[in-house]
Amino acid sequence: MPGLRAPSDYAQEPPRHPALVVNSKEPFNAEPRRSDLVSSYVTPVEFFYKRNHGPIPIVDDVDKYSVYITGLIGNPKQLFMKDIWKLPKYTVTATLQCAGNRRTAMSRIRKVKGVGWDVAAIGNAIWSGAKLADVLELVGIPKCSHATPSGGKHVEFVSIDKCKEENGGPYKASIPLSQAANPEADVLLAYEMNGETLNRDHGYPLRVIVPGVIGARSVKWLDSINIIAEECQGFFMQKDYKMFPPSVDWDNINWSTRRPQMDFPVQITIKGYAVSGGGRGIERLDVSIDGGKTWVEASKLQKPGIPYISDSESSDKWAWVLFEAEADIRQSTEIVAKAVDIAGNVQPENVEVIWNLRGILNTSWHRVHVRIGHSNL
Ligand SMILES: Nc1nc2c(c(=O)[nH]1)N[C@H]1C(S)=C(S)[C@@H](COP(=O)(O)O)O[C@H]1N2
Ligand SMILES: [Mo]
Repeated sequence: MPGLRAPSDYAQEPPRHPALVVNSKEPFNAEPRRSDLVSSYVTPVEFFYKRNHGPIPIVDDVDKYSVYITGLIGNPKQLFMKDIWKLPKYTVTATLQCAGNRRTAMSRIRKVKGVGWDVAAIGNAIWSGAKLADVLELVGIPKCSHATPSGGKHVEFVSIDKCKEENGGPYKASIPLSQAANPEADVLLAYEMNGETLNRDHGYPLRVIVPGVIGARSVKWLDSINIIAEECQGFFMQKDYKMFPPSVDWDNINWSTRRPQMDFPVQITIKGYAVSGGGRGIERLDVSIDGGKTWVEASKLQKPGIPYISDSESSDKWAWVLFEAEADIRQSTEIVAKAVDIAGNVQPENVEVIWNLRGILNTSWHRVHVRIGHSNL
């Protein structure tokens, strides 16, 4: 496509924040430090995890950039940015999470394949753009359609980045048409992130945002949209991630680092995030400071003045909640956090029961070992 091109090497990568923890340099895969992640409800763009499978595409002239919509529809259409900007602009606060988030905890049980993410391959951003349901209407697909007359049931998003896993072909993924054409699913073709033009790392000039769904379906640098009968047959849809050997940084974390003299109980603040997919809100957060024997409810921190009501349209139903609890800790222990969503789903206690060889969807209780050190003096 004119206006958007994919380099075959890494000579023209965008600048990135030096505080990111880099899990893989080429392609660039990085996450923020834990403390940076939970310090704000809306994740700043520079601290938002970056998940790539090839060099970052380049836009030469945004006026020439277009998205081609084709497949099992009556009239294929080429849409330019000016056409997308003309559509009603929607703003959705949504948490994006890589399915491989917390993979390192799984690889401690048994080796898994993939980028060695710690717990921060997740972020919460304010995305703005056109609703996919409105875009599909432009090519004759009515709202809330489940199929097109010629048998289209899935919407495939194709990028232009050169991915090793696709033998140098582009990244692609699909979602069901019933979701794509449903305005309430809030699927966006986004051109802004946190009120600014999308940057190159996050999909400039246009990306898909599928709220409540693993990040892998939110295709960046959108090149074409195909209405197809079966779901996308691309690598990332059918075999998920099978990338670089995991540069597992879990092993580098030195939990035994001694703290300075600690004769007093330490007052610590436990902070974290909780999110559930499919638009289900978080009902409750439980925190334990004795490895899961006893629990206290943590308080939820939202955007100031905005209550969390998961089933109201104007709410942040696609977004995470941040939580905080204070605790007195007198001895070395294990801090555990678990969340309950509005459907009553609870996180599983152990990673063992959900271990899988691709190391994805680690939803187990998050455990942090705290070691209280005493000096020998
Ligand atoms: N074109 C393209 N889109 C992509 C990817 C990619 O490598 N290429 N990675 C996917 C994956 S696995 C995730 S988790 C999200 C990450 O989005 P982010 O880098 O904006 O955080 O983008 C998805 N969209
Ligand atoms: Mo991902």
